[in-house]
Amino acid sequence: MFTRAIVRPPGANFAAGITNAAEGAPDLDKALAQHLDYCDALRRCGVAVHATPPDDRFPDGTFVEDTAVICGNMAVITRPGAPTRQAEIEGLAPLLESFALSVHAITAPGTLDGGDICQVEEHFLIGLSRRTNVDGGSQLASILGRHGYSSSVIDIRDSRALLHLKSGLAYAGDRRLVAMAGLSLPAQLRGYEVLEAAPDEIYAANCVRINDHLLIAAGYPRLRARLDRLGYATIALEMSEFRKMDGGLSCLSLRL
Ligand code: CIR
Repeated sequence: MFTRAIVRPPGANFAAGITNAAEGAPDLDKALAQHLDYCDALRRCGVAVHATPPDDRFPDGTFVEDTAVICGNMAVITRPGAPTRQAEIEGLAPLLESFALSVHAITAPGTLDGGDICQVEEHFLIGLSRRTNVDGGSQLASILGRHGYSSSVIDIRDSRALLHLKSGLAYAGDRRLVAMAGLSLPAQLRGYEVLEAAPDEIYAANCVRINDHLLIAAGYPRLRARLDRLGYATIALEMSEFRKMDGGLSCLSLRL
């Protein structure tokens, strides 16, 4: 069960963040409204929302998921792969410690973005990407290993479609993954059902299971209908302004 979520609303210079989306500039008012809806949905899932204030130094700071990997009572503060994002971790250690988490950190030359890390029960998938390098991935694997979790690596460095591993993959719970077609999953996940998102619905593969609900981006009706039919209590959220900045649903929160 998750009981809390950490979020950070988009700041005034949100549009100055990194993006390859070519979908136009985001509208800050709309982004703020979508973020408020996202926080409401988190509360509906039963979690208390802790909002940290935006910081103008970090236009991508709203994508908090990239700054930590949290699991049980342990947190690993990342070293984000984009140089402009590396200082976003400032102030995170005392915050996570205030939630009684034991805090570890990825150190140079390792880089790692939380968006590349997908927890599937006791096993972690670690995406090697343009943001997460081999050193960062092995540091995380060894921290996780010391805490009794196994892990395997998925190399998406050649993928043009994916910024992060979770841009095209999620664990929906109930031994079921949602994934873009063609993503090769490790042998450890044999026996798990994989729901493939159609090429025009890959964005919605980045859904988030929180307690009894599944958050999914609005506007992807086929994937949502399939999940509904399987019995998931889906909540669809408009994500248009975050999508323009290459951000998905999962990256807007850290769940603990
Ligand atoms: C970036 O390029 O870092 C941000 N504009 C988007 C980060 C999205 N994070 C995520 O999917 N985990």
